[in-house]
Amino acid sequence: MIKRVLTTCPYCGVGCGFYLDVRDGRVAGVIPSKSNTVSKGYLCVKGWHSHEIVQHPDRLKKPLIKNNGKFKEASWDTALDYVANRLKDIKAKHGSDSLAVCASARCTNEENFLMMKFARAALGTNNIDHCARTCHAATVSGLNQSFGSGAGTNSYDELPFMDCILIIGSNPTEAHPIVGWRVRTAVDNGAKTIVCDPRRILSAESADVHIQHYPGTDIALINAMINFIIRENLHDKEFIEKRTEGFNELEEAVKSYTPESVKDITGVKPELIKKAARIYAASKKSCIMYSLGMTEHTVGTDNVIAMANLAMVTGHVGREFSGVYPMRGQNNVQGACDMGALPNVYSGYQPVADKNARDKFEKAWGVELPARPGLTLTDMIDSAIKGDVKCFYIIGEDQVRTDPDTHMIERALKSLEFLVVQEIFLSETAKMADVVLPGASFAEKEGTFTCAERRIQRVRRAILPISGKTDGDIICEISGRLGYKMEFDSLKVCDEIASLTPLFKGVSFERLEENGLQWPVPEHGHPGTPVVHLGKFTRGLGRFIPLKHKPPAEVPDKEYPFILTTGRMLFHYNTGTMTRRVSNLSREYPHNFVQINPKDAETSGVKNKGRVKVKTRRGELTVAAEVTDKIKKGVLWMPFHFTDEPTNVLTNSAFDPVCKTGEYKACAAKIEKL
Ligand SMILES: Nc1nc2c(c(=O)[nH]1)N[C@H]1C(S)=C(S)[C@@H](COP(=O)(O)OP(=O)(O)OC[C@H]3O[C@@H](n4cnc5c(=O)[nH]c(N)nc54)[C@H](O)[C@@H]3O)O[C@H]1N2
Ligand SMILES: Nc1nc2c(c(=O)[nH]1)N[C@H]1C(S)=C(S)[C@@H](COP(=O)(O)OP(=O)(O)OC[C@H]3O[C@@H](n4cnc5c(=O)[nH]c(N)nc54)[C@H](O)[C@@H]3O)O[C@H]1N2
Ligand code: SF4
Ligand SMILES: [Mo]
Repeated sequence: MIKRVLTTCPYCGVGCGFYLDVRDGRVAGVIPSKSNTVSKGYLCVKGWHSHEIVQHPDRLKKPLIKNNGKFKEASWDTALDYVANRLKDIKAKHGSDSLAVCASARCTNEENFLMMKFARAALGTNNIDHCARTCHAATVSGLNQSFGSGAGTNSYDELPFMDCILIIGSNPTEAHPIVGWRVRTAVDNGAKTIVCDPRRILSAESADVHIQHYPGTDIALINAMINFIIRENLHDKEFIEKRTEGFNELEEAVKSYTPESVKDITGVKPELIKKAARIYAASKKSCIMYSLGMTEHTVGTDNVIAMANLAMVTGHVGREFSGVYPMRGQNNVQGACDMGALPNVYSGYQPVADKNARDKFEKAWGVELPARPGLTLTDMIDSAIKGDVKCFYIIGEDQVRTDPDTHMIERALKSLEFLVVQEIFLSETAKMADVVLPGASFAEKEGTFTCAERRIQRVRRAILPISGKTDGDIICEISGRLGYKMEFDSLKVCDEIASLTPLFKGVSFERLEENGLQWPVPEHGHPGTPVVHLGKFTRGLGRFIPLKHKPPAEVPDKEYPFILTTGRMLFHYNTGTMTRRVSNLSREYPHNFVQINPKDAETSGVKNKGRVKVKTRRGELTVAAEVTDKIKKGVLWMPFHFTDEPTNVLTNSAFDPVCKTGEYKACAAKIEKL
C-alpha cells in the first residue's frame, strides 16, 4: 500500500511543505510540494532527508526508568503511574512552584497548548518555558517595546521584490535555506544587499556591502547608521511625525555615534557604514533580516530595539515590501511562544498577571490559576542549583548540549530530586533523567506548526506513533493521573485555542487545509495577515528607544585574546540528535572544528586541519582548526552540533537582563596548538 501524506518540515522555522511517501506502513521518502506557498517545490538537504530519522533504530520505543544508575524498560502504565506519583509527592512536599516544565519548539501548537495548560492547571505553576529563551526571546521583548507585537512584520513572498535587504546576524543560506533562496532571487532581480556579520558568509559574497564588525558591537554600528541617515537628511520625516514617538531622544542619543567614532569599537571603516546606511535608507523597498547574531547577547533586547529604530527612522516598516524579518529558528518556536509555553503569558500573549485574562482561562478550565509569572529557563537552572526547584519535566529539548556553560547545566540537573525527559532519541539530557518517556516524531502526529512568517500550517500523521503514544497523549495521561482531565484530540484543541485566543479566533483545521493562515486571524472567515502594523502600530505609535553601546559580558584580554562566537551550518541541526543520524548529512561534516583567520593562525602557530585546544574560563575542547579568511581577525567561530565534542562547555551563561537569553555569540577565548 502506497500513500502520500502532505505535511510540514520538522527542522527549521522556514516551514517548507512536502509529502511523506508511505509504503506498507513505513515512511520511505520525501517529495516536495509544489503548491506549498512557502517552499514552492523546493527543499533544503535536511528537509529532503527528514524521513530518515522516523524509523531510525535508535528511536526510543519504551519508557525507561532509572534504577541504581541504570535504565530499565517499563510498561507505559508503570512509567506514567510512577511519574504522576513523584510529581504529586514533590508538589505536596514543596509546593507547585518547585516543579518546572520545559515545553518543546519541535512539537505541535496543540501539544504546546496542552503543555502550558498542564503546567498551569494540573501542576499549578507558571514555571513553563522553552528554547525560545536561548534564541529569539529578545525579538519578543524588543519588538514588543518598539511596535507592540513581538513577531515578524512581513512575508517571505515580498523578499524577491525588495530593492534592499539588510542581513544582520543571520546566515540565511545555511540556517534558513529556502528563505536564503528568496534572498538570492532578490539579488538576481537587482536588489542590493548589505550583510553585517563577522564572517564572510555566502550571502556576503554577493552583497553590495559586507560589514565585518566584531561580535557584540551591533548597537554602535546601527546607531552610527542612524546618525549618518539623519545627518544626510535621509530619514522619513513624515513617517516619524505621523507614526512614531520619541524621535528627539533618539536623535540626541545617536549624536555621539558617528561612523568615524565607532571605528575602534566595531573595527569597520566609516565609509562602509555610510555606504550601507545610504543604500538601506534611500532604497524604496527596504527590509531588515536578522537572527541570532543579534539576539544571543547580553544586549539582545537592545540590539532588536536598535533595528526597530533603524526601520522606523527610514519609514521601512508598517507597509508591504518593508519591515523586519526575525528568522525564527525551530520548526515551531513561533508557535510554542504563540501558545503561551512561556512563564508570563497564556496563548496569544495574554498576560497571566492580567486578572481579566486569568478569569477567562479559569472559567474555561475550571480551576484556580497562579497569578505570579513563573521562572524562565535561565532562572529555572539557577533555582535548581539553589534547591528551590526540585523537578524538571523536559520535553524535546537537550539542555545539556544546547544551554550555555554545560558544566553548570549538569550541576543544575544533578541537583534535582526528579527529572523526566520526553524524547524521541536518548539525548545527553535524557541520559541524566530518572524517567525517559518516548514521544513521537512529526510523522506520527496530527496538528500544526507556525513558521517565521506567522503562518500556521498543518502537520499530518503518516504512520502510527512508534512508541504507541504522541507527546500530547503522554501529557494528557499524566494530567489525568494528577486528577486534572485533559483530552488529546488535536482538532478539538485547535478549537479550544481559537475560543480562548483573540489572535487565533478565526483559525480551524478546515481553514488551514490549503496553505495555512498567517496570524492574526481575528474573525471567522478573516483571510489572515501577511503584513502587520499597516497604517498603525499594534501599540499605536511606534516607539523610538535611545540606546548606548555596551560591550559583551566578557571581552578579550591578555589571557584570553580572542572573541569566540558560535552558530550553525547547513548540514546539521542544533544538537545533531537527528541530523547526525542521517548518513548523507553526517558524512559531510562528522566532526567539530574552529574557524580562525590566517593571520591569527600564523601568530598562534596553528595549521589548517591541525588539532588545537580552545579554552575559555569555563572549559576546554580539542578540535581541528579551519584556517580561513572568511572570519575576521581576532574572532573564532565554532558550530555546536557535535554531541561528543560539545561547544557549549566553552560558552558564557551571562544573559540579557530583560529576556534572559545567554551570550552564545561572544565570549573571551584562547587557542593552543597541540
Ligand atoms: N542548518 C541549520 N539550520 C538551522 C538550525 C541549525 O542548527 N542548522 N537551527 C535553527 C535555529 S534553532 C535557529 S534559532 C536559527 C538561527 O539562525 P541564524 O541566527 O541565522 O544562525 P547562526 O549561525 O546561529 O548565526 C547567524 C550569524 O550570526 C553571525 N554573528 C555572530 N556574532 C554576531 C554578532 O555579534 N553580530 C552580528 N551581526 N552577527 C553575528 C554569525 O557569524 C552567523 O553567520 O537557525 C535555524 N535553522
Ligand atoms: N553554542 C551555541 N549553543 C546554542 C545556540 C547557538 O547559537 N550557539 N543556539 C541556541 C538555540 S537558538 C536553540 S533553539 C537551542 C536548541 O536547543 P534544543 O532545542 O535542545 O536543540 P534540538 O536539537 O532542536 O533538540 C531538540 C530535541 O528534541 C527532540 N525532538 C525532536 N522532535 C521531537 C518531538 O516531536 N517530540 C519530542 N518529545 N522530542 C523531539 C530531538 O531528538 C532533540 O533532542 O540551542 C541553543 N544553543
Ligand atoms: S529550509 Fe528549513 S523548513 Fe525548509 S526544508 Fe530546509 S530545514 Fe526544512
Ligand atoms: Mo533557535
